[in-house]
Amino acid sequence: MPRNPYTTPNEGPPEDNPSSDKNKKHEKLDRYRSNADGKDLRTNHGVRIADNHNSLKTGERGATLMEDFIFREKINHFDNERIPERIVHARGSAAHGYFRPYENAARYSKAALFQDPKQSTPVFTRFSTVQGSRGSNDTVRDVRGFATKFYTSEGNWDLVGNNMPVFFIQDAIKFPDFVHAVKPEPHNEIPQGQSAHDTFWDFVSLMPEATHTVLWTMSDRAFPRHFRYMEGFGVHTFRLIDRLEASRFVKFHWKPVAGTCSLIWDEAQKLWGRDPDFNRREMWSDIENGDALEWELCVQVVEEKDEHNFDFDLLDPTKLIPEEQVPVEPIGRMVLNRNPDNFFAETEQVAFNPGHIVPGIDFSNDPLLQGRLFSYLDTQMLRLHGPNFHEIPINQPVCPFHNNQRDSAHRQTINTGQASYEPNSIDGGYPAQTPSAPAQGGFETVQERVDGSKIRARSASFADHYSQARLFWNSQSDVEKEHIIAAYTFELSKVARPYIRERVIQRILPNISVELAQAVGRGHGIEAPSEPVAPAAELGYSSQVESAPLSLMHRLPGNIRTRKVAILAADGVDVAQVTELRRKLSEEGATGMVIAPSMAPVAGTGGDNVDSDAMLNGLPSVAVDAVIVAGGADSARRLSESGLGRYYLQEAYKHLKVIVALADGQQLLDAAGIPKDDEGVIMGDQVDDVFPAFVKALSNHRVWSRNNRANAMPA
Ligand code: HDD
Repeated sequence: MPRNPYTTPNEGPPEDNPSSDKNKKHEKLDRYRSNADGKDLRTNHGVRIADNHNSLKTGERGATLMEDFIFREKINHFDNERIPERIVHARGSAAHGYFRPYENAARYSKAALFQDPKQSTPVFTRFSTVQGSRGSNDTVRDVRGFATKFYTSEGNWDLVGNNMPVFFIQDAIKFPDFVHAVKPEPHNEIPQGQSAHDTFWDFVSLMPEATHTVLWTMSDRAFPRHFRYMEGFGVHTFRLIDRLEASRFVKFHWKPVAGTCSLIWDEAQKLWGRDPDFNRREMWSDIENGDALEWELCVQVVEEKDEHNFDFDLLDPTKLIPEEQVPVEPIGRMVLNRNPDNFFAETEQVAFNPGHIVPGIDFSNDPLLQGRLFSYLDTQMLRLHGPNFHEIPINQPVCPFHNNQRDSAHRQTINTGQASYEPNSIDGGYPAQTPSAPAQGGFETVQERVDGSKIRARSASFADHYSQARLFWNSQSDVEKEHIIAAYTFELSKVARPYIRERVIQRILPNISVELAQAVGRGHGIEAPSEPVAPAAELGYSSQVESAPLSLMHRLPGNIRTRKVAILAADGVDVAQVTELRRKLSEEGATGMVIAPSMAPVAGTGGDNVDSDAMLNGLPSVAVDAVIVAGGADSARRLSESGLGRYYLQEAYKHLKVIVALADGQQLLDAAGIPKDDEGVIMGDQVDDVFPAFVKALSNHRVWSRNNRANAMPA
């Protein structure tokens, strides 16, 4: 498989260097970036301000004067700072970067961004949660949005996908119903950022087509450990058009170079309070530290003649193409390596639209996609106050663009010339159309023969609602299955109406798995049927019963790069050991942080000190990947006497994290009641004794074999 020759930032092209100005998008953005270093404070109209602390009054204690244009401008601007948040995907964060194709991409699509492995395309990618408002928590159980704007030389291409390959509904006309059901309930605006409530479960239990995607959201994929560990999917079937104008169907995938892994539900919930910005913060600080996020853009390509060779309809967005049936081919790499300068100007004002495509890419007739093609432009009119949002710097293409669209609110472009119509002779006939051509041509829609009656109906080929839910369930590891059972049990426990709980357990879940239905039923005292109950057409048929890539275990990280490791220490710690640990972790690309009872420097045994990076309750175990208790008898005693010290280990144990105890540090294991006969509890006197086992264990992300015992831990 052709791969990009660049492997590390230092070897790479200028785009690998976030401060490089060789990126066309940054060249354009630079014109708008404004730095106030050493500058005067002025009004928006350029007048220097002498006093920014006092409004203009009639005497020192008098009323404020209407005349104070400085005060009025400042307050007036402030009063109007907010714009409507996105109706869905309101909470998000984004980063700049670039995309570079591998050699094989050009054979599928004539799009300029796929032609030259040496040519990179600037990108801006926004990750989001769907349900919560702009200020909601990062680690809620939800689908994550994964939207990328490619600023190609032929215009912007937006790949507006999710971290799950399927969607809840088959037809866009149901989107408002779905969103009304999942959003906080209308009478009291509860709950925030969650699907665990009556209206959601009422809707999805009446809409069997939602079952497959709901099952994904009940899996650990619904709370990724970090955006870098998420897969991304274009969801719909799109088309790629090659230089000979041949069209092929395609599903887009983002495969994370770092692997896939997630949080654990209890950990995710605790993070709501401990660090509501967890995912956002980690992406931000990793990029600041030079740890770029990377994905491979992959495609599953289906020749047109093979469109009907599947057990499902390619146009049905509740279905994925199992990787065993059509290989997932990497065609390029995306690197996110630069944080935005201003959240509002860039992340909030970026406007994605699946309708933004370029020559070489086209739509399919997926009825969900077709509806989206209307919705996104429409929503920007409200959110960004009119049709000129394409002029906002983050939304501008890097190529020039001219047309005869004119005026409306906040128009920036000063169009010269008299003719704002086409054809014209007054302005020489410009701007002129570009005939379509194999490359750099005008956009031409793929010619598809369509012959049918106008009809409001659902195709019979969309009737199967359960076969791929079964495929997903069968493909999960035992631990993942337990987590899914626990998720349904928890979510339904928040549903007040018993008949909705019964409907889920008795009418929906048995069609996925009787084992799942009965296990969730036991948690609710509701008897589940012993066989599927849906009509045969809905139960569907899949020639494939399992697909390994559907499990998160399939692409575990396999290394410890970018992992955050807590080194627990108190006065009396073995400082030399702490230093060695940090060095070795850093060699593996991980970060060791000294976590201590306070922020005061930690006194070492030999009179030397080590700085504390965070306090025990400031960077709790839920915010790190593994815990190492450093040696030193006094340090271990102090930590053992501290409730926070013991809790740190108990919580880490409960969340299946690797725990290392060095020399006297093992006292803390006893004090916290941590079982020592556990493959993820590693003990030794010296760093060298434990390090290889530690790296191996953390490379698997968690100590999966501990799952059952961990439930007994009270933390
Ligand atoms: Fe959507 C935002 C992804 C179906 C209507 N959607 C939005 C975003 C993502 C998705 C990632 C946030 C973009 C950003 O970061 O600004 N949406 C999806 C996926 C879907 C999907 C993967 C199904 C496969 N969406 C969908 C339908 C409709 C919408 C069927 C309407 C008919 N989506 C919207 C929207 C949003 C949006 C209301 C809100 C803010 C925005 O567009 O710009 O128009």
